[in-house]
Amino acid sequence: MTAHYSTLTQFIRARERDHPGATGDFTSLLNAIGLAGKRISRDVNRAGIADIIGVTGDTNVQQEKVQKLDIIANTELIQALAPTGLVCAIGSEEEDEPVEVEQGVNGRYVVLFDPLDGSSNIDVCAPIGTIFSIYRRKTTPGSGTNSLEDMLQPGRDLAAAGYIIYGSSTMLIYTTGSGVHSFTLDPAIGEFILTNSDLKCDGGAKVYSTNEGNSPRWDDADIAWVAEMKAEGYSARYIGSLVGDFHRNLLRGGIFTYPGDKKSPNGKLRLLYECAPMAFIMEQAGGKASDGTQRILDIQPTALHQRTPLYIGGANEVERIERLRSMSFTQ
Ligand code: AHM
Ligand code: MG
Repeated sequence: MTAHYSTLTQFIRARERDHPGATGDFTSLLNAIGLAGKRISRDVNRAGIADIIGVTGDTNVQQEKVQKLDIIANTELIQALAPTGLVCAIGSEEEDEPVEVEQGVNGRYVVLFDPLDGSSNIDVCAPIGTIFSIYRRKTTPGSGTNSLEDMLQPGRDLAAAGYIIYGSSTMLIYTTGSGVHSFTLDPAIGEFILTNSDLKCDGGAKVYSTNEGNSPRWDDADIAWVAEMKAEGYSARYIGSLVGDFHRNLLRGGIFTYPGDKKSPNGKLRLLYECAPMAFIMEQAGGKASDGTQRILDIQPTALHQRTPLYIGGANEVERIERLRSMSFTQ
């Protein structure tokens, strides 16, 4: 029997054929992201040899040290997307302001990304990743570029979201709202090959992933939640790389949290660049994502770099923290 395989392009094209009137623009857009992902994967893999590990000496809008590879990944994505003419707005975690996209005045899509999440792990060879979101334009094509009306959309309006993980292999995971699909990069032929066409977060592993070092500043509800997890025999697994921690939990089961605390009431992670796209994927895989009170996908963003607490993973675990937070703990 001949084994069937599908490249990313073949897979997206086949699905686009199921939508009468599809223009192929969406396929081109995902292909552009896939191409940038291959180039970033190459850069990440040869970083030590090419002397691109380390910090540039600059800080980004979040006042964090910028890694050289953050800049390289940011540039790869912009160079892949901006000239397509398909994108009317681009936002990046590494850019204070929206990226200039003159060619996209008639573009019908908005793309937001965290070019290299978890980049503090670059020089220790831990998994890191690119997170991306695609929204449909709300303003009239031709009316300009980078309108905040187009960029500040709630996650429930996502047209697609995904991530590319650079780990022991490079994988691209995405959803358009009908299942989560994963592809593994075959470096010999430079193609992403379909490895799972309907991922579900039902691995059943009893795992929690959180930076417990922050617990002296946590609310009582978060402290109580972790105590319950331990009492029930949960294991702790925390890389400190959202894409890496999320990917493991997606495949095996578990929950990732980055709560707000007394120093940072909204936590660390960014709604538009990290939380909403991961929430869309997790819900599509059968899990949940919450800020502790409400669904991440229902939060209406008010600023590009806005942060939010995040609880994401198996539905039971997320519901448990929501229940604890709604009780009379000190908030
Ligand atoms: P980054 O976007 O600057 O890489 O920061 C986000 C990362 C996430 O990948 C990870 O979940 C988190 O920061 C870890 O933070 P901490 O070191 O505070 O545990
Ligand atoms: Mg990040």
